[in-house]
Amino acid sequence: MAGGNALGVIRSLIGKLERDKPLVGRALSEAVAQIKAAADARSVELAEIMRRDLLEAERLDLTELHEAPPLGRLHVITQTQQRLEDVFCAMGYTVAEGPEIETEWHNFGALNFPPGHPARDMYDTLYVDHGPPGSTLLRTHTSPVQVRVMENQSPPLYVVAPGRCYRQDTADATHMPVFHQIEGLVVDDGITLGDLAGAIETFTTAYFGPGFTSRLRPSYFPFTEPSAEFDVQRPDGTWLELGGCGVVHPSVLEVCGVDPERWSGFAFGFGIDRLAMLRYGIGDLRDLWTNDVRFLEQF
Ligand code: FA5
Repeated sequence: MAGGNALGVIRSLIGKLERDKPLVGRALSEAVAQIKAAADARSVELAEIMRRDLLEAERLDLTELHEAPPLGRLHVITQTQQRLEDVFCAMGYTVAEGPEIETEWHNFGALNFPPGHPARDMYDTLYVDHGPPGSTLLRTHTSPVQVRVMENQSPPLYVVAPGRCYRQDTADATHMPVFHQIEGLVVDDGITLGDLAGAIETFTTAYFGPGFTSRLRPSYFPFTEPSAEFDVQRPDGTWLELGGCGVVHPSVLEVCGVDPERWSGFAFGFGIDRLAMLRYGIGDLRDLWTNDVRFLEQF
């Protein structure tokens, strides 16, 4: 029986009472008023409980955060590059930069690669559609920064130039079409091959630590004469090829406005990605670029 109906039934029964009709009627009205007041009071209480529960459920207490949120980090190649800059700065070098989109002149011509020279074939060059065909390219090495430094500054020069390089190489465990090199250039009074060997040995011990040593092996680059490859020996006796180097060719000094009768210099260049592989025991260069956080956060 619904509440409204029940009240109606009681009222009609009261109507039929022989006696005490007003008394019973008043008592009923009072009972109804008391029930209604109790229900209203309980409604207010319930609304307050609901509001408290909701506030509790939505509470956001920032002081309860016990663990610091995970922070990002510099990519292992950036860390390696910064560490190399630190080591060379401690050896008295300054850091120079050059553009990644280069002129054919700075990348090849000024570095003693005449047009059609077979040594150009060693670099699978990516040309840019800008200016006359073949005049603009993505630099294949950091050596054009040597040219830009000599064009703009006077000796004595002690500079390193790290940065991105591009070659049409197929990606494999030790090659990427985009990779990083660091170039070194020294031009001063009476610089010889002996100074180059000394600088490479100083760098090897400073970067890799005691127990590591270096060696030069004869090689060929059109912009250095004599030219060499340099290798680093690990404490376990094994050798790793790092890059190329040599005494700056007099005709390179000359086209860059440096008098080869007065000054001489040496230059070197090596792969930062390969160096990071060696230092951190990375087996495949491609892992550096798949951006798998589980791999990258190890460094
Ligand atoms: C050069 O690029 C010369 N400019 C080096 C140089 C500088 C010689 C100054 C003399 C004086 P090379 O082509 O060998 O040389 O490259 C040097 C290093 O760059 C290699 O030993 C390697 O470590 C790195 N390298 C070259 N190609 C790639 C690639 N596709 N992926 C990753 N690293 C590479």
